[in-house]
Amino acid sequence: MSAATTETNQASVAPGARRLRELFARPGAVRIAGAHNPLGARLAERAGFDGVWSSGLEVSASQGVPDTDILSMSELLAVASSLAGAVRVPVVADCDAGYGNAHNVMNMIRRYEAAGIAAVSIEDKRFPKVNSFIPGRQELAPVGEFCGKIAAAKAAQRTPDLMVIARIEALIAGWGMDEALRRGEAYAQAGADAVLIHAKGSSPEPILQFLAEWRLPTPVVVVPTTYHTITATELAEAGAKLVIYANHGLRAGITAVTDTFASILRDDRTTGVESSIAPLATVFDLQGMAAQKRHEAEFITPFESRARSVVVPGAADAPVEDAAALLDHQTSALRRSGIESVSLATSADAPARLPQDVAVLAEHTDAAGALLELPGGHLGGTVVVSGDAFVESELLSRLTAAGAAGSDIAVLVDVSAGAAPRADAVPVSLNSAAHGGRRIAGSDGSEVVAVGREGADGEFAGAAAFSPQGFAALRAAAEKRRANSRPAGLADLIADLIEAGHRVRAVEIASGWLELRTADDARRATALLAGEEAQR
Ligand code: SPV
Ligand code: MG
Repeated sequence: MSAATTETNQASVAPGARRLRELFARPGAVRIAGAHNPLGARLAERAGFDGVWSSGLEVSASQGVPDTDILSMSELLAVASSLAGAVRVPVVADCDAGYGNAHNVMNMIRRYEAAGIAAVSIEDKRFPKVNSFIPGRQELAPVGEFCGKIAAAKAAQRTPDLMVIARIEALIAGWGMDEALRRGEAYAQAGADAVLIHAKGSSPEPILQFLAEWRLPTPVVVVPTTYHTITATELAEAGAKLVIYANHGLRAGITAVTDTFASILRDDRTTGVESSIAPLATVFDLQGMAAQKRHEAEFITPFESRARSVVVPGAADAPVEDAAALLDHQTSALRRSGIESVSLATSADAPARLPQDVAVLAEHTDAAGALLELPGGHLGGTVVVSGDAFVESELLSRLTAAGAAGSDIAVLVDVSAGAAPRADAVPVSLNSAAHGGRRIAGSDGSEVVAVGREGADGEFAGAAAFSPQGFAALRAAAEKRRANSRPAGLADLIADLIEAGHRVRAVEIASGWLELRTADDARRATALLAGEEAQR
């Protein structure tokens, strides 16, 4: 996945678990690299390694403790599990001496298997073990005891995928080649899926001798840490299957960090190291930021950012002198309220020059027909503005806020005229009550109970917001109108929705919008929106 963007593994716990056996079945060496955290695992995967070695040495070093069974199984498991969750390639876990006796091994196997680990390696040392490269005491467990651990491991595993690697430390402990071969054969017979022959000299000779004398079909794993001149290809030709580069990421990191820190203090600034350290973009990429951005757009982006808007034909055909300028204003008011996508359902008198980035829908003379042009299934909200209403962006923001607060349908209602709406207004009745010139709603907020009825509480201000569910209901109402060949403006459709039993939230306002019915209205609308422009 060299150039690919980092993804988290959502599809299964660890897709790599099955792949290790497939890799073993192919010709040539399987090469894996050590890591102690998911970042290191991803670097190994990106570099092209076939898998990741959850290294006991690396994990211990990263915690600042010796590699002598100081960390508990749970601590090492937590790291191995995090590696498996971060990459698609298989993770082979270094499980030291199995953290105790065969009982501990059985528990360990179930836990590592559940974490999606492809293989575990246990070594034939006495618990607690000492890292193989530490001079001095290296105590081997009796062969029979260790065979019991291997058999226990195989008995405990629940899937056929998990591989158990038996690690032979006879050469490390100085017990010689015959003992190494004798142990390896015993472990293979006890059920090991592979044996790991470890050595600490600078020459690959002992390993090549072991491979030459190994007679069983059980694959052999090698760790060319000290005998590094031999290539993986040469090791594979000699009979090795899995080659582990156990700690090179850790060691490279120590050198790079040491040099970088020294350089910064020496130069008193970071300029000298900038070209040799990873840019932040690489860090973000390795963290999986690209995937998170995609998820954000899909799952987190608030109603207003995902909302779209549509300007639909109004109830009255307005004699607009500078329709294009007004549409420009209206479009930018929608954008200022946080709505990026604006569609315009053109009517016959739509201006020839349209604002940029406005999607033009087919020509319709009523809102119902125009709304049916908008695709259903949109994930965010839809703000619908009547073509003969000019609304300030602040009011549109209040509408989208009502959508974000969970209202499926919300409309702007001007209550400033009280119980005496203008004669040509669309009257709206609310469930809120007027008290001394103010309106008080119940705990559920103000709701529209009727549109177009006598004895109203306010005027419909020409804009409404719909959740995806609310918009589906709006489309259904528009469909019904079309089926009955009854043209409908936005207010008519809202009346239909209320009649059909939908709850319609009223966003009560007292100013900030204009109806555009005469040339004079159009001039006032231009002034109003120009004023809004000037205020910004
Ligand atoms: C590890 O990486 O922890 C190993 C390999 O066990 S080695 O350190 O080479 O023993
Ligand atoms: Mg180890």
